Amino acid sequence: MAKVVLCPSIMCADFGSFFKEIAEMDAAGVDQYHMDIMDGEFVPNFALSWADFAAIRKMTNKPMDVHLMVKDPSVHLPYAFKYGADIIYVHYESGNAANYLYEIKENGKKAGLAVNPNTSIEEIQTLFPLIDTLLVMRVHPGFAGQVAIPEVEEKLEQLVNIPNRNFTIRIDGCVSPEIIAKWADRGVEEFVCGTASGMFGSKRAGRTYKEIVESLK
Ligand code: S6P
Ligand code: MG
Repeated sequence: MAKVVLCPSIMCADFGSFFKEIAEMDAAGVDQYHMDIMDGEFVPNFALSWADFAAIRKMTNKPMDVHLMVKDPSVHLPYAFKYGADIIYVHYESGNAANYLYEIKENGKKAGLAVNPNTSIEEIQTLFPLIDTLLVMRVHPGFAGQVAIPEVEEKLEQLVNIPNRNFTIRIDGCVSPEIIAKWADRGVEEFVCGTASGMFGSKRAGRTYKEIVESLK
């Protein structure tokens, strides 16, 4: 299998033991941490807070992304810059994505665009020259443990076939070991690992993070 970037979704980790969780995942060889920030409006849920982000930033030297599922990214971007996010994803569906992508780049961070399952490539393609990375949602954003929306496979197929693509593709939502194997071989570079991957939740089945990382790579 091609080399993969594994990004554990920290909203699925044990909130009572972040220090232990991060230390074990760091040692197990995960690549980057995926930090979901929600506002209860863009999606009907809340996940990590900026206080969580700031605390975890001090526990690891690995890159951390921020996935902003918020109505108004302008409220949150200053926190992402202040607390040391390496990669910042704004949703196309929040509006004004081009302005936010420029602002992210101006602040020296990697600019990411996140896209909902029902949003087409035609709608977002003019933004491709502005991005370093595209976060393709396989589920409607807001919750872990959902079932994937089958139509997203077609979108991924189109994306991996873009000639001379100048951004990486990261998949988020119901990313199972089979999905990692399938899309890594077709050119997807990065994978958000939640419950479907077995990194967290019942599919983990008592394995250590080291065992899980070894099985997914
Ligand atoms: C959900 C969020 C995701 C989830 C992840 C959970 O809106 O953006 O990052 O945390 O998808 O993974 P799974 O395998 O439980 O769907
Ligand atoms: Mg996410």
